[in-house]
Amino acid sequence: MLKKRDVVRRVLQGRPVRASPEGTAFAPANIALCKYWGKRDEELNLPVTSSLSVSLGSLGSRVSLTLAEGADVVELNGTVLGADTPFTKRATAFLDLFRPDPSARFRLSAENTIPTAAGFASSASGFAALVLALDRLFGWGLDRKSLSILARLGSGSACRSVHEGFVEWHAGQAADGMDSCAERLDATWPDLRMGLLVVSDEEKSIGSRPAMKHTVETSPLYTAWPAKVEKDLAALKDAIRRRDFPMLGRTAESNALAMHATMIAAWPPVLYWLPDSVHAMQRIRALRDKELELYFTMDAGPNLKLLFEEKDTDAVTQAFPEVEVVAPFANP
Ligand code: 2P0
Repeated sequence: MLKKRDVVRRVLQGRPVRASPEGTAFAPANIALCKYWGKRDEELNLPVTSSLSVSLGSLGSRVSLTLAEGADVVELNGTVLGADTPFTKRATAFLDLFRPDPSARFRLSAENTIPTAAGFASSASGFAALVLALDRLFGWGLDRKSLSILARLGSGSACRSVHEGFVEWHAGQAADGMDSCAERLDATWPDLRMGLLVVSDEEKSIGSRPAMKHTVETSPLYTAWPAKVEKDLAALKDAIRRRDFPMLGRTAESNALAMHATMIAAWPPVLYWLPDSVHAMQRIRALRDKELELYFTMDAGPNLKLLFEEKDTDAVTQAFPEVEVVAPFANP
C-alpha cells in the first residue's frame, strides 16, 4: 500500500527547493454538478468515479505560509487556533508531508471568503490554496496536474479547486494515483448562476468522509452509482458544450438526488436532509411547474445550491430572499 509520503516524493522528485520568505495563494471553492462519492483508496483519496464541478470565482480560501521556529502556528480568519483543534490537526498532519527537515515548523494563516457561517465546506479550497502556497514558498514551479495530485492528498475534492471554471476530476486507474487529477474544461458560461441557500449552519451529524465510506460498505444502491455517474458526466459535458441549461440543471439535480439515495439506503442510514431542505426542494419543483428554470444540487449536508441563469435572478431572489447569488464566470 502506497502512502501519501510516497506520492509526494514521486511528484517532487528532483525539484530544487528555493525557499522564499512567504508563499501566499488563493483557491476557489467548488461545487460538484456530478459528485465524487466513494473511494477506491482511502489513504490517497482515489475516487471510484470521475466527477465534474464548477469553481466559485472569488469565493474560496487564501492561505499564507512562512517557515517558523519552535512550533507550528495555525490561524483561521484572524484567530490563532489551539494545537488540538480538528482544523489545526488536519493542517499540520498535511504539512508533515512537506517539512524540509523534521524540525521545520510553519506559520499558516488561512482566510475564507466563502461565508463561514453558511455551513459550506471549505476544505477543498483550503487544501488547494495550501498546496499553491507551498509551491510558492518552496519555489517548486509545479504544473497544475502535479498541484492537483498534491491537493487531492489533503482532501479529494481539493484537486478540483486548483482550477477556475468547469473542472473534471479524472478518476484514473493507477495505484499511485498519478493519473487521478483535475482538468479544466475549455468552456465558460457567463450567465450561469449559483444560489447558496442556507438551511442550517449547525455542525453536521456525520462528516462526508465517514459517510462516504459507510455508504460504499453498506448501501445496496452503491453498485448503481458508477453507471449513473458515467451517464451524467457525458450529459453534463454535452449540456456545457451546447449551453443547454435545462439539461445541465436536470442532470445536476438528478445526480445529487441519486447520491443521497445511496446514503439513505445505507444502514444505519445517512440522511442529511432537514424539513427545510425538503421544503425548499418542493418549492423549486413548484416554481419549475410554473416555467421557472430553477434546479438545485446538494452536498453532504442540509443546504441547497440553486442553479439558474442570469435572466431569472429576480424571480429566484423573490422566491428565496435569503439566497446568496454567485456568478462563477464573472470577472472579479
Ligand atoms: C463532491 N463531496 O463531489 C462531494 C459531494 C461531498 C458530497 O467531495 O475524504 O471532503 O477529503 O476526499 O473531498 C466532500 O468530500 O472528502 C465531497 P475527502 P471531501 O463535492
